[in-house]
Amino acid sequence: MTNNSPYADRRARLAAQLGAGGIAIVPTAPERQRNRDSDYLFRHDSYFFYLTGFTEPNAWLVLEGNGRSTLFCAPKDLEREIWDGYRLGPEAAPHALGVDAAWSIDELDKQMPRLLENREVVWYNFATHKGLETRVDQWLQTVRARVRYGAICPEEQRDLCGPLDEMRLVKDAHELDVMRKAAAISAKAHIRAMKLSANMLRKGDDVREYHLDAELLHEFRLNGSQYPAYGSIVAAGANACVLHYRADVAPVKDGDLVLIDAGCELDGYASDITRTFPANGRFTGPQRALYDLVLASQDAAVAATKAGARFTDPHEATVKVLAQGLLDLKILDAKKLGTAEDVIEQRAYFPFYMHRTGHWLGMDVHDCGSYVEPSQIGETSERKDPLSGETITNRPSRILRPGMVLTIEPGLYVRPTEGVPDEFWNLGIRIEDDAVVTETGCELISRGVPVKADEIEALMKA
Ligand SMILES: [Mn+2]
Repeated sequence: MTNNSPYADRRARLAAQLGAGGIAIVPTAPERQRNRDSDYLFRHDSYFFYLTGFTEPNAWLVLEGNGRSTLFCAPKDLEREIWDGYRLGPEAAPHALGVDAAWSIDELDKQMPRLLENREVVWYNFATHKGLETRVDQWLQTVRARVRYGAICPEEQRDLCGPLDEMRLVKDAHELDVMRKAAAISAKAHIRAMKLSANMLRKGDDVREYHLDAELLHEFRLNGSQYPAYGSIVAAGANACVLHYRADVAPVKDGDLVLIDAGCELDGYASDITRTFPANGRFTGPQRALYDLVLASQDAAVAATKAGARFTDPHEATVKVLAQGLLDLKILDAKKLGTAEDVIEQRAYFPFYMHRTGHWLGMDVHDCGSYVEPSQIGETSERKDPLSGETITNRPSRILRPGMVLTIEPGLYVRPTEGVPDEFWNLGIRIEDDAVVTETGCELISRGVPVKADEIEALMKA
């Protein structure tokens, strides 16, 4: 890897924000025990990976305000490598990763106080790594013990998440490239699961949610994805009304809708797609009516997603369409509630649509980044929530910029409710796509799997 790598570029951009006397400490994730001597599959820390591209456990990055970078990593150990696999090692790390220096992880406690000596500000991620503050304190104590020999101990500790989250919020070209690939793989996996569902039902097989989950995993791995980016939701029938349902053992029945919310992680980047489809390949009338309403609300949200708009604009566009549609379908009673504006004012849609229309997407499926516009953080307003009666302080929502990536995922979830036509009972529908904000609109990178009801029916035909 050369110094022109995206990682070197990010380190340089971060170093410029640390100040001349600043130094940043970034550990990767710890290994975690699952049971007895089995560990959970290791997954690097997103911040650490963002700055190094390095996926081994037991590693730390130290970055100085002048741009100098030091890596601590597991030392070469042929005997351990026979058991646990290849290690890069500190000798090869500078060339491979473009860092200026590298040490064995065994040197961490000895070298870190030397690195921290005579600095003004220590930066590290607050509240992300258990025990990190204590480690930093211990190193600073060592520095403090040397004050009487003329050493200066840093007086200030600052949260590195501040500058790093802002950087991660706007994706660079390398990140967008990987995210497009991840979304394309996930789209293919959704198509595969849809087809299997209809094919198995046509054969009269006993279809279970885990059969569809297996199709997702197969397609992810077949295309080089390391693992799902989050626990896949495969929810048949009424299970779709449970927002955080997982892929379980419930039967997928002829006449059911199936909601799949699943995306692969590829080379450190998440994708996040939801599709809702008829298990047998054909929507019923009420299913189709509700589906088309959610899709229309998504269309409105997509149209509202562009540079210069607020993060909340797609949500507001969604709610407008859903409120009118719920009245039209008589799921909400116009005689009691009035117009769509009244429904929105009273938040009467909330029992059927209780989540936001999107979130940032990146290395983490619910990616980092403030949802408040930093340039307007002091401009607060207050409103009273019509449902809880609580007073809520609003801050101006984030202004979207090109390169930000967010999901657009409206839904409707109709539990059995008196006064609601029972043809809609137990239907749960969500449609979720991944959008890259552009100057004039947004690029939907997850449309390798169709969303239009007719197109879904067409692909599920024998
Ligand atoms: Mn999502």
